[in-house]
Parts: sequence; structure tokens; C-alpha cells
Amino acid sequence: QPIACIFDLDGVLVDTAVYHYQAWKQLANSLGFDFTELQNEQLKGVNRMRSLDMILQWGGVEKSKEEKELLAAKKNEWYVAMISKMTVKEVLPGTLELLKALKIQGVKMALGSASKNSSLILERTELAGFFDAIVDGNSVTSSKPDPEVFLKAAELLVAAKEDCVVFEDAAAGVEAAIAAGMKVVGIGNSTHLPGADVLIKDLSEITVREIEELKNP
Ligand code: B16
Ligand code: MG
Repeated sequence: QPIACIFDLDGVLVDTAVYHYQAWKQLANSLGFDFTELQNEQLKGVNRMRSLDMILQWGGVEKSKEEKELLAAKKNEWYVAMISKMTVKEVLPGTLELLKALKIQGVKMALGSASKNSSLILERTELAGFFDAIVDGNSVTSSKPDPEVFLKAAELLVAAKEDCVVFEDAAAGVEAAIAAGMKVVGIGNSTHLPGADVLIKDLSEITVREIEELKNP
């Protein structure tokens, strides 16, 4: 069976993590507290409402359900204003080369992201055309580390989980991929991603051949 590849978006294909961080920080500051870059690491791959819950807890702030909806909407408004100006230059190193090489080999590809803003980001960065299926925060109910997002992606690609390789930058995402029974390539800062089958700095450090060998060593 041929391999299928499932890519996380933020932190793997594009560097939107900085914008998430800025917008959440602005929200926390408006509530009178701050959080660290290390705490921010824990937000990666985690969906919007769950991220807000974690941040409010760090600040020792309690809010009603209605207030939380408003706060999340405010953060998203700031975030969308930032990503609306993104360009193809913000695609991370090696991404275009790898996606093109996979496409030429006929490898099926899906997006597996927690973001509800994935279509805007893919459009702004001109990456949309590479994907045979898109699963994002609008199509799943359970947040990573739940495997739902990757299992749905495999289903849409008509690929068996054993044939799927997931690319993830977040601990919650690596956990989700393992729970889905898939191979996982960890991207970025090694120390944060226990359980990944291989760790690379960015997509320039892996070839189609090496991805295939993960499945059939
Ligand atoms: P949104 P990924 C995740 O995307 C981000 O890593 C995470 O920080 C963010 O909270 C989440 O998307 C939701 O994003 O507010 O745009 O719906 O890494 O799974 O592609
Ligand atoms: Mg990510």
C-alpha cells in the first residue's frame, strides 16, 4: 500500500504560532495578567476554547460561558487581522519542495489541523491546491490529543491508518497521531515531542524516500 501524508498546519507548514501567541497575550494582558512562552508551548495544537480555559486558569480568572465566547471571539478577531496579511513568504522552509515532491510521486495528502481558520491561511499562503482532503477545527468535535482529526483525514484519503504519516509540531498533536496508530514526524524543538518516530527542525530535513521508509523500515 502507498503511504498517505497528513500535515498539521500551524508550526508545520506555516509559522502562525507567533500570531496565536501575540493575540492570546494581548487578551491576557487586557484581563490584567501575562503568561510565559513556555506556557504558550502547551497551547500548540489545542483548540480555541480549550486554549482560553487554560489561559484563564493561569491568570486565576473565572468567566461565565457567555463571557468566554466573547473573549474567544475577540482573540480571533485580532488573530484573523494578523493572518489576513500573510503571504507565501511565511511558508516554512522546505515545505513547498516537499509538498511538490510528494505530489509528483502521487502521494495522497491531507491537512489535519485544529484551526477554524485553516482555509484563510491556506488561501493566503497558496498551499490549498496540494491537499486532497482538509480536516480542521470546523469538522471535528474533539481537540487533539484526541485522534479524531487524523482518523477523519485518513478516512477521506481512503487510507489505512498503518499507511499514514503525520507531521506535527505540538505535543498534543504527536499524542493524537500515536493514538490514531500512525507514524509521526515531529517538527521543531525536539525536547517537547516525546514519542515521535523521527524529529526534524523543519520539512527541508526529510525526503519522500525517508518518509516511505518510516512505514517500511
Ligand atoms: P483557531 P494546528 C492549532 O492549529 C494551533 O496550533 C493552536 O494554537 C490553535 O489554538 C488552534 O489551532 C485553533 O486555532 O483559533 O484558528 O481555530 O497546529 O492544529 O494546525
Ligand atoms: Mg501545530
